[in-house]
Amino acid sequence: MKSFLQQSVEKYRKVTPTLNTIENIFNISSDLSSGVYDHIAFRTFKCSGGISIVSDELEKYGYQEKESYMFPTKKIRAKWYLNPKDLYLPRIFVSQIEDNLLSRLAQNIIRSNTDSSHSKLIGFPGYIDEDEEGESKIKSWVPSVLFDEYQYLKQESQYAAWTLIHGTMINHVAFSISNLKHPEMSGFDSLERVNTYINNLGVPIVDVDGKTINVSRDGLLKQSSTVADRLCLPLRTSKHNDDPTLIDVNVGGGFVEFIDRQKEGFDPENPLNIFESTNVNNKQ
Ligand code: OOG
Ligand code: NI
Repeated sequence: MKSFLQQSVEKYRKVTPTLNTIENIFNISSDLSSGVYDHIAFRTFKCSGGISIVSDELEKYGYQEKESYMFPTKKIRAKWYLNPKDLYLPRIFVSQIEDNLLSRLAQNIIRSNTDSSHSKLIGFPGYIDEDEEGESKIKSWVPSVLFDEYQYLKQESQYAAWTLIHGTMINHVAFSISNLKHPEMSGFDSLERVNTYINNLGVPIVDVDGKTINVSRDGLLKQSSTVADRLCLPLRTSKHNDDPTLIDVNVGGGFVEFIDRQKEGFDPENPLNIFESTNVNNKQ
């Protein structure tokens, strides 16, 4: 039987075509204990169970909680986990949005669209096909969230809007640059080189005001992320089942992170731009 983590990665893969591109570029195996996975990050809603939905599963596999963080400007709390039984397994970073701190309207939108299925590890319930232009199109699934509700929530918290569409799910995996293999050379000595290399192969990196690398204050953590894949998703305009009008919207899928790690743990300042990677307004 496939493990919980592998199943979760397969769900994330469906909304992240960039993962396959990166795996091909660096010849990365999908074996999670190969040492190349630095961490895997999940997003959740506090009101539907939050971090514990994921941590309950992780603990069954021997993962242990290490530290917790608060990101006050984003109203997000996070914890990370390590598996002392197998240190080649990725760290797991699990966050939750403190939805009770959002506006009343945002809370109503979240609560009215998160039924009991949202508190399970649903991943993305649709499946994806490519249309003629090569754009990913989600077929056979229309979420309950209305077009107007999604638009509203996105401008208040794009983390919340992402989680409402995807459910409790992996939002990115992070590869450790020290274990990436260059096809011609022995490896990469810096995150800059990794970014230039994949950018030249056509993979866009998130760029905030000209900055593509987030460096922690002590300089020991450097992180970059690819622009999230975009998915075209039909959303309803009315809760009434007799009104079939749908509007196609672009929603963010998953992304891939690269990390140069010289210390354990995460940084409460560093990932603020990473949280924005799923913003569909990012340049592609
Ligand atoms: C998580 C961002 C934080 C890191 O490596 O610091 C993170 C998210 O975007 O959900 O992954
Ligand atoms: Ni990360």
